[in-house]
Amino acid sequence: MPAERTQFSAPELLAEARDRVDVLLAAWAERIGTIVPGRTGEALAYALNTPGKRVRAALVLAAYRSVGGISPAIAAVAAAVETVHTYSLVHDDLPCMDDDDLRRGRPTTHRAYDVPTATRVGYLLVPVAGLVLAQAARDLVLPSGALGRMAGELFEAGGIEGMVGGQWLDLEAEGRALDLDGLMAVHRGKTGALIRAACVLGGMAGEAPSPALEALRRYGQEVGLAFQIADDVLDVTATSAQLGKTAGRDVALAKSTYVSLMGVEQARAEAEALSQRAIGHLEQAGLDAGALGALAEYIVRRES
Ligand code: GRG
Repeated sequence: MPAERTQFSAPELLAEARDRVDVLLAAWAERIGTIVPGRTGEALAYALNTPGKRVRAALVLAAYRSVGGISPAIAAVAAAVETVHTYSLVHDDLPCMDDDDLRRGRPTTHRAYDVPTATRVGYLLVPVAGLVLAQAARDLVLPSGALGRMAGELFEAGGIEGMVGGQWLDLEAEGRALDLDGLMAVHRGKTGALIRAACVLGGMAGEAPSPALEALRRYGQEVGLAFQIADDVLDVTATSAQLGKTAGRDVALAKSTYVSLMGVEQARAEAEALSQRAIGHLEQAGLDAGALGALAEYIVRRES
């Protein structure tokens, strides 16, 4: 029998993450805006301040709490992860990638400004994420070496073995049918790796011992894939107004998705199974699966 879970509300966890992280992102946007001249500085603030669901931020906060972390400075780790995520969205929307006009309910950065400006914004946000993370490590008063390990985790997830590699495979696969293994590699890379890193970083910031970190990594691995499967489903079942981005984009770009491979119902079931497996990893390690459990279920049952 699994242990009883403390009940948490995912919408409340997300609202808390938004409140705590958006204020930090706005402050960084203002600070960087004084250094980066003109339209590029403005566009950088536009991208950072455009409101997202803040799922990755909520995962950082929940993972940190699950290992007993109590410092409010954890919000800056969450802001660093959201900064990497924002850069990836700005570049993902560019004409040379997914070529989209709508993001988070607003015109994409290259539509609101222009392609060269949005390209610069994306590149500028990567070192900003590093600065935000470094500030977080100082404020959390982490032991020497922790910042290096955390930076390694975040930027490995953002690189060729994670987000960049997954996106690369995704772009190469447009118009081509992938099998399930190929699709899983794309999803785990382009979306799952950063989500996994969010969970591990929360644990690292809380100075969790190796077994707890390993459980958070496994949890993050499962919910990271589940998140992208749910995204595949929403692409065909939700409207652009609900999503804040263009619905039906995967079909328009002839992308292989869990829906194209197995249909909506089986894709939903697969995501649900991954979410429950994720919770199981935490329970097996004796971690509090309250907040992370609520987020795992939200990730696969969400409507936007
Ligand atoms: C140079 C090949 C190359 C890649 C650069 C652009 C890029 C790196 C990677 C793209 C990664 C990406 C955008 C994956 C999709 C992840 C995803 C499902 C995003 C939507 O996340 P939500 O729903 O968005 O959490 P909000 O807006 O709520 O934050």
